[in-house]
Amino acid sequence: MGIALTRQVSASLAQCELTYLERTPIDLDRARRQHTEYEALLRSFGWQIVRLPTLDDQPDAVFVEDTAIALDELAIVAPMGAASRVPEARTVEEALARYFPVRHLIAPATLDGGDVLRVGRRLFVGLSQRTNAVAVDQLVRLLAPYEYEVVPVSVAGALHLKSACSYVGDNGLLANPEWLDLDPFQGMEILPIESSETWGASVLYDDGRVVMPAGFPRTEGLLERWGLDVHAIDLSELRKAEGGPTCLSILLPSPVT
Ligand code: CIR
Repeated sequence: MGIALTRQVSASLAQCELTYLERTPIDLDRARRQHTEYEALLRSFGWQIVRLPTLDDQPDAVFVEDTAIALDELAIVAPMGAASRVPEARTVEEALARYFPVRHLIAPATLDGGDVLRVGRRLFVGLSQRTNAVAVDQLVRLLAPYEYEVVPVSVAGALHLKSACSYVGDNGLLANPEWLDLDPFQGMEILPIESSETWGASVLYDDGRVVMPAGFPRTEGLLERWGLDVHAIDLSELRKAEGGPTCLSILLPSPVT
């Protein structure tokens, strides 16, 4: 059974970082129910949920994906792109160290895991407000012995690369063409989302299934036609904090040692 790292929604979620959205009231109880439903769905897919320690004074701590990259052979922890979020990484690193050797990117590199999209042995890395070219250079050097190809992608208009696109299996990329440069994805099948459904481009793919935020019927239809078992869940309160389905977990590649 694979392990999914998650973290309880922090009491301070309402003070989260916001880049593109206006601050609107967040119903904390509802956010926690939505998060619990998300975890239950992952459990039903066969993942074992391992919750990291709650960090109530770190507003964005529920978005664990951004703190690290977990690959087959190692995990990588990097300085996060938002200074307020840097303290989140310590407990994630402690957890990852139980399963993997942990390596680090170092300042002036900044990188958020939400900018790293894995497709087989390729890592597409978004150059965004959170992730810089120094991080890409360090990743290239760090991963050279492991035969991963690191491919930079320009992101504009989205917080992270994975806000703008998601891998959906069978060489398919669900994407919002307005938010990223699609040239680096040549050779992949692009499934463009409609401009009325911008927040639908961020979905969590897991072996023929996909978790997506509810409220994007056209994207849901697109993914069903792509042959996926689509699970749309209400993530309204987490979206107010600019979070989506991928950022709520780190799925550890298996088998882990
Ligand atoms: C932030 O701005 O860092 C959080 N409010 C949202 C992070 C969402 N993470 C993600 O999409 N990977």
